[in-house]
Amino acid sequence: MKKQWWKESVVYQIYPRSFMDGNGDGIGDIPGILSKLDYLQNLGVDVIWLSPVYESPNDDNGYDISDYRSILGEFGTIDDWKSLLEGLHDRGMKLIMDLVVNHSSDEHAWFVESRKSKDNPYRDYYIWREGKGGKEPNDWGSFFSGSAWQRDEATGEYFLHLFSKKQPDLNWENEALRQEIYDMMTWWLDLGIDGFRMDVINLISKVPELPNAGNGDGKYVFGGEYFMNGPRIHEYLQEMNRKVLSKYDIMTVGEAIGVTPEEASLYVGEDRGELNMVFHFELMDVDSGPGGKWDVVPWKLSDLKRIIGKWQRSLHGKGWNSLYLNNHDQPRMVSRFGDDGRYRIESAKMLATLLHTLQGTPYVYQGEELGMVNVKFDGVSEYKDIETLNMYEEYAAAGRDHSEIMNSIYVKGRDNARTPMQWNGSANAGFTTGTPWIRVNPSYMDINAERTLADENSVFHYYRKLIRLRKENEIAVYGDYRPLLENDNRVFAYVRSLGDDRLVVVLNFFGAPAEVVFDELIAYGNCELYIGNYEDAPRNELEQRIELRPYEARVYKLT
Ligand code: ISL
Ligand code: CA
Repeated sequence: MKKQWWKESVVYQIYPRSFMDGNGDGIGDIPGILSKLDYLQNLGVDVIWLSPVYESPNDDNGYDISDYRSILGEFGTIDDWKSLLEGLHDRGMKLIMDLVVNHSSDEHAWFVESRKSKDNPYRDYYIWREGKGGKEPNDWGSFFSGSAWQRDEATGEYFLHLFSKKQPDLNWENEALRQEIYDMMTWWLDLGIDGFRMDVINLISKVPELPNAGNGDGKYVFGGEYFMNGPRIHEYLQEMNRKVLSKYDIMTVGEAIGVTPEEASLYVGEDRGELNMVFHFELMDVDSGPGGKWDVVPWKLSDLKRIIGKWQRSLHGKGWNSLYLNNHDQPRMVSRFGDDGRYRIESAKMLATLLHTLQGTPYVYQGEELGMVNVKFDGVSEYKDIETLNMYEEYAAAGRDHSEIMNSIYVKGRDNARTPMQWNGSANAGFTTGTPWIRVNPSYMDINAERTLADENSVFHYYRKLIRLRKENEIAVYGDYRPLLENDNRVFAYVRSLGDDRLVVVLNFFGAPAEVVFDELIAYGNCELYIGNYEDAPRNELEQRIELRPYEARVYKLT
């Protein structure tokens, strides 16, 4: 397998609005990030992925961009941004920027022109259609509730928006539009950035006929089959790679909703000239019922094991996995897959062990290294996320029970991940001296960076150790993956191997003790504990029979 710096890196995602406020207006900003560069360096991460900091009316917190080449005033200036890039580079870290080009803001100059008239030169930069019988051009629903179409007064036609009404989809069929995007990407790369995270990049090619997705009963339905991995997607990405990406030593990761491992290998296959990695959603869907993400069902360890194992094996030797358990769109991993009460620390470390001992590049989301947890605000009015608010309105209008809707929000809402970073136990968790744009999670007295830094057994120090070990042990990066104990419903176990070396990973996923018997363990000359989340785990013996304590994680290195 070809060695690459981005395979050996750990990426840390910053959601700038919620990371650190430098000027007391309650909104995280770039000067705030600058004040935390030593913190990031201390953690040991290699690459920072910065969620959007571009000019935006913030309908979707910056994922609706009105100017791709300027920095939003409330985040700082382009000079602040340049200091950030320099500060990271000086400390040996890299910076990747979020590229949001499936859609722009409706306040982008292109859209302002486009909506003016049918013959405007920018008309074709977006996806316009006539209505059908006084209704939308088709029955597609938006990811953020309601129709994916909005009628525009000026011409009476509708434009497509897979996300909010203020996020019109760009028309990638238009060659001039594609060239504008490539020029913009080149502009950022020439400023010295180290790559891109590409927002919903597998949605940019739509089936041109835009067919109906439902059965004609008037309901809006998910039209994914007509825009996920669409007909020209690989052509576009290969063109982008040829014209832009291939000219730089950078990393790329594409967010890819609904991709299977087979499809993923088309995006990330090393001989394909497209992307380095994709974020798939299979794991994020394990607790969604037939009604979608808000239809919460319990996840099963057997599904986690099956999905992870499938991705590990399918991409092995062909492409590269991205490894994540949460981000700014997902609930906190400890609350979702661990225990955010009694075993918060143990389970945060256990999940971190999984993330850092699989083949692929780990992505850590801000606050994860503190073991931050989900939040429960009393009323819907405390929530800020457009997806959550639109869903609430739609479900409430349909007569659904308030407390049931709130429960879905508590379990799945995106604001779980967007409460301010918890720096210390002072007012507003040390995030701001003003009033934060979204309420701080009340857990901050207990869970905060100052406390976790001072405690050598904390989640933070465990992440440091995992990151360092991964750097010192090629096997953790490049070793191949073989499952163990496949039918065990409580324990996730696997072996990584590289040459004659082995890493044996054993993870108890629940709050009760579990005993495991490794009948196939081979006698090795040397066995040492590579890492574990309980102090007194045996360091030099791998017994055939192991008693795991609640959420215990052990990794043994056999040489
Ligand atoms: O998980 C989701 C499906 O309901 C959504 O939260 C999310 O919109 C989807 O994962 C796509 O995410 C990306 O594009 C969106 C933006 O709101 C997200 O923040 C971004 O990560 C539109 O740009
Ligand atoms: Ca600020």
